[in-house]
Amino acid sequence: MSQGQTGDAVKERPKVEKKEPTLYKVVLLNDDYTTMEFVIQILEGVFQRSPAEAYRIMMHVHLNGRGIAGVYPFEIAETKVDTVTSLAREAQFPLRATIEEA
Ligand code: TYC
Repeated sequence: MSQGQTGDAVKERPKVEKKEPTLYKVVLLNDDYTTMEFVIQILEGVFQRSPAEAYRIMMHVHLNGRGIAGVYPFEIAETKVDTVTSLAREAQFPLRATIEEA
């Protein structure tokens, strides 16, 4: 009885896990009080954006009400939101970030 012809043959290789993690968007929300400079600092410092990207994203949020700061696996997205929230609170700005499935 050769392998491959019966249902009880043992697989030669265990299945390799190739599953991608579900990704989540960290969305920055506009407000009237947080300074543009602070939002740029957040985008550079928390989301590793270049100065040019940070300026572009900040202006997008300012003009459109919301914009994507970055896309990450859930736990990382959650940590970014917590970091933004606590830095904003510390600086006494109302800046908010939320998570959405990408
Ligand atoms: N609208 C703010 C201002 O005019 C700037 C701002 C941009 C605030 C993006 C929050 O997520 C934000 N000072």
